[in-house]
Amino acid sequence: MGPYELMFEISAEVCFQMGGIHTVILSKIQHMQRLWGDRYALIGPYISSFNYTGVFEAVPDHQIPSPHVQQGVVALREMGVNIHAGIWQVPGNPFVILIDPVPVPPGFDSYRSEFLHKHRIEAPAKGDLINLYIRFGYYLEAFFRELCVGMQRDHCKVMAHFHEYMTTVALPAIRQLPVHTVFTTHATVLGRFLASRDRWYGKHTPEDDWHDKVRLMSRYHRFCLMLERLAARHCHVLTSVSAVTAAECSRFLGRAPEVITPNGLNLGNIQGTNGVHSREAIRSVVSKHFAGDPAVNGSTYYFFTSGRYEYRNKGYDVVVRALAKLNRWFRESSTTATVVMFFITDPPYPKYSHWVYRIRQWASRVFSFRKSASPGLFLYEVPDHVSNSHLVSDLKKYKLNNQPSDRVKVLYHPQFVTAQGPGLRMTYLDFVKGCDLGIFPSHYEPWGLTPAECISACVPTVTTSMTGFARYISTHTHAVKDSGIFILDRHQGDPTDALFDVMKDFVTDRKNYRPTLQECSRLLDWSNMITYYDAAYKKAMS
Ligand code: 1S3
Repeated sequence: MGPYELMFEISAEVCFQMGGIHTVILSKIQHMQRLWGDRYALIGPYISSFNYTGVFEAVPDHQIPSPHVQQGVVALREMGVNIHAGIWQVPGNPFVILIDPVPVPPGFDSYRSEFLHKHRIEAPAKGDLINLYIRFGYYLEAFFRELCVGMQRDHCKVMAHFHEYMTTVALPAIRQLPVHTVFTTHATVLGRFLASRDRWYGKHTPEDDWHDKVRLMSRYHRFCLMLERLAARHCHVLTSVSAVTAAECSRFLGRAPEVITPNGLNLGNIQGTNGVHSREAIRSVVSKHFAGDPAVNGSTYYFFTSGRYEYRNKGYDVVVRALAKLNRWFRESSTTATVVMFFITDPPYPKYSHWVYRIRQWASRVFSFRKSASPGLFLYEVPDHVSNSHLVSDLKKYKLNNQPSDRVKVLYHPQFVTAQGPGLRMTYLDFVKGCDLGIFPSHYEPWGLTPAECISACVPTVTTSMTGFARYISTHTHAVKDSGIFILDRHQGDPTDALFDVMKDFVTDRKNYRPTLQECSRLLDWSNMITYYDAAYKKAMS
């Protein structure tokens, strides 16, 4: 790698899960280490309310792997910054720096106003999240400045790879240092916004009049959009996860990505064990919950959907309507099958998102659980914003409320599935392996890790023509037909009936899709996908 001493991957989801980017970063670590060796490190925000025990192990400054990084960390600590250096306790054990963006540094107000003025960005004075992003940028810039003192002296260069706009405030300033920058978008702010308002988004080209639509966005989202455009303009190399977002980048960010970097998975981790134990664990939870209901038995099918709580973008509305049809069909047909459907998604607190909303959500879980209105839908007590969510009201509207006569039962798990619980106490991948079908009829999905994870776990899955993942897999292999990957054509409109047909056929004719899914999954392994990121890094170096 010549004079490149260090590679930093920077994201709000380092050591902390908010969504899919965490999975991307985590699963790619060992492949990054193959490219960069021990010159690879990660940087993210330190979230003081989060319990890092078992996640992050601090190392003393004198054990920091590089003298230049050590200089940066020590200098920031001497400035009074709450900075943590240590090892992320995950496969690969990478070196990590976490910086607390909450304390307000001296001179922050002038940094903030200079940043906004220089880049002609508007921001409301009282935006908690906006100020967190800017403060993180302030500290990150200070860290890179200190780091580069030694790097310049020793004629070394650095690579900084940013994921998403939340951590990119300092990108334009860092680019002025001997640092080469890559910026990856996993979605675009405007794409997400327009898709949530337009049911035909994706069928037609992104709107020509998007400038008008920006006025409808909140001031916070307008700020995010400006930050995203700024990062796209200043980075050496822009990448995006699929052709879907590449088109949005050209349109909304004013720059086409130089490289498309599709997401990979770690097949070794996923295919290492089979699903027998997981299925047994799910069965035990389900039979306890539905105790005495004869419809729920050993041959019950377990279906699930999961992802960020974007009700229409992720297609949860379609899942509910198709399940209601299936429930009616079961009543009229002679089939004896039963389906238990899991919804794994976490509705946000009104007006809060990202870091602040997660902090509040954690606090709410610990301190203020209330009895839910529909206990039959939940494995554990949930806060009010869950029992009052759009999903719960739709389940009630479509009479999916676990009556004894229903042969479609529903369980809503409003939280990531983890071994620590609550609810399903197992890892998410073990949960996936124990299920029969993963259902993701997304309307807006730049990539779509959830169906990819199913395939890698050899679990059949439903996705749509809108997802970057479906487009990738259909163009890179002919093995998709009859493989257990059901791609609904959402370009033709509402896919509720098509999804109902898939579910109905699935429960009437149980097929073994394992061999075909295994074949398709090879394409998704990081050992193949990392080549795209490698190409982006080489481009940034040149
Ligand atoms: C984004 O997360 P999301 O669920 O908000 O990034 C994921 C990882 O690249 C991607 O799979 C997903 O489509 C995007 O939407």
